[in-house]
Amino acid sequence: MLLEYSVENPLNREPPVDQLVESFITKSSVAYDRNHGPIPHINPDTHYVRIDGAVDNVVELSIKDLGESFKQYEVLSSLQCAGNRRHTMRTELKEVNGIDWYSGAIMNGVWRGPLLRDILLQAGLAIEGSAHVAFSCTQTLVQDDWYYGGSIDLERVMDPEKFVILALELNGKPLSINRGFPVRVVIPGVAGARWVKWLDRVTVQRNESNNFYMQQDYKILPPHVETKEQAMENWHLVPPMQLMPINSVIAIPASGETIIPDADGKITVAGYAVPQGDDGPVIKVEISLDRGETWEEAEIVLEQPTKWSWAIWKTRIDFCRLLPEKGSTESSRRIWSRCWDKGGNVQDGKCQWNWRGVGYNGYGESKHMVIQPAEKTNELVKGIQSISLSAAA
Ligand SMILES: Nc1nc2c(c(=O)[nH]1)N[C@H]1C(S)=C(S)[C@@H](COP(=O)(O)O)O[C@H]1N2
Ligand SMILES: [Mo]
Repeated sequence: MLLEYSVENPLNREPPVDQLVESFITKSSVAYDRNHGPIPHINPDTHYVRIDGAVDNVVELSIKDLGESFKQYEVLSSLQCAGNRRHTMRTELKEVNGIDWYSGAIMNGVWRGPLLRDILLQAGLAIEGSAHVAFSCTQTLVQDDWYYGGSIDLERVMDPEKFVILALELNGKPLSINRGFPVRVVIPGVAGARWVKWLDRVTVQRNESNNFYMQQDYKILPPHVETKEQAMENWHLVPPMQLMPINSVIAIPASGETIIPDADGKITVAGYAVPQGDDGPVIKVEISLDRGETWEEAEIVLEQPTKWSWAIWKTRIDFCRLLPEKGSTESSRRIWSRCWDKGGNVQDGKCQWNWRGVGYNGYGESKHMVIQPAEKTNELVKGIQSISLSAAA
């Protein structure tokens, strides 16, 4: 089998976030790539997903079986790496360990395939009480284990309203190789780490998956855990990350960007927002220009977000509201964003540091922008700047 990249140098990349928020549905070719090992090129005609563990009948399903023997479902859901926004945690709070993701380790798309529930019902469940469903890709070695795996509660899988599917398609096309062709797990609301790509095994079992990425990574360690040695002693004390937190990000303007206001003196502020876990959709997004003293509502634009999809939001503000505050040493004001979801969760700006830098959801923030007025606004800015300079002096 052809493998692209390697265990030592897997493909990890994210698109610029301003490009991401241009479309409600993310193109597969634009979406971020997160891999812990090489990318396998799988022949769909000879690939099987084995369903085993606590089932009455162990079955091996071909891609054809998955696509033709079960009812197909579609779900609109974002996919997000648990480490999205790690850069902000390490720069705003304290150094962390992991890939330096900005805000682009997220995408939004329509996934299609059979419900895993229907497959397990057909195999026959042979377990009662609390149980887990483990997913594996044993096609290649990965950085810290001999296969990539993770698990979620059986209860989520068996709830038809949660849409846990074995996806064959994304946005009306077969999955691309990078997204997990020919089949990957889709678990709306849950961290990307559990959405196993190039899936070849589903196991119903009493315990969580013991894969490295379930047990010694993708966990929110308590803040007193500050070293690798301490992490090793604490991994088993905290649960694996599952549901993603409520979050919003400012994509435009970017921190440090030189902004040219439009002829009407306004600038665009835009970004994305995601609900917490299953609690979507996002119902409100606000921005603040005074570090949270006051907030004003932004408009949720493009398509109506669903329960698990992101929302793209936008607002227009007068450029002069971004000029430095009187007497401030800052080059310009900061913009913050926060959001609410239907489940009543609010992004409250309080996010604790953790050693791996996962689950960061402090306020969205852009700072240190430079205003470069177009001809028309030039005179106006000069006037305002001289006023604020004399006020500061
Ligand atoms: N087989 C396999 N599945 C995997 C991974 C992996 O390394 N190998 N990475 C996981 C992680 S951590 C994330 S965030 C998502 C990334 O999916 P993407 O590359 O399609 O964006 O896939 C998950 N599934
Ligand atoms: Mo991830």
